[in-house]
Amino acid sequence: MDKMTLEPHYDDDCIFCKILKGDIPSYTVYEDNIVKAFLDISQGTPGHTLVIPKTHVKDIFAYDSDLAAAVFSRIPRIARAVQASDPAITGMNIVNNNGKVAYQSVFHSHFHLVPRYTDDDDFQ
Ligand code: DGP
Repeated sequence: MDKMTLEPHYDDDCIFCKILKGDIPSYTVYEDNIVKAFLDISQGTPGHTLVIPKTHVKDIFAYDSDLAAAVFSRIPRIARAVQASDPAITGMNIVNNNGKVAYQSVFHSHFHLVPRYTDDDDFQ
């Protein structure tokens, strides 16, 4: 696999690239030079956050190991920040869909951080 750049690289037709460029508003939870985390427009539970690489990459199959290390290493810190936002968060699902058949609907790789609350079945 060719080495990927960690520098932001945008796809003009991608909705998450438009969020990265500020063309579409989002509620930012965390941001650095590699990733942006923002609230999912569809809150599975309160605090549902998406973590995306700043460089456009379609899905997990397109990552090289440098991008994977850079993105994955940030997820625990962002998960802790989301958890710290509400003492009622007692767990978290981290979900990554790859491919239409796996329910990926936005083809810019992203990780769902879905906070879980004790007895939160009402949110589902
Ligand atoms: P997936 O189905 O795994 O590809 O999840 C895509 C998620 O992206 C879905 O939960 C809704 C979210 N989403 C789609 N468009 C927007 C948007 O414009 N803004 C935000 N914040 N989230 C979006």
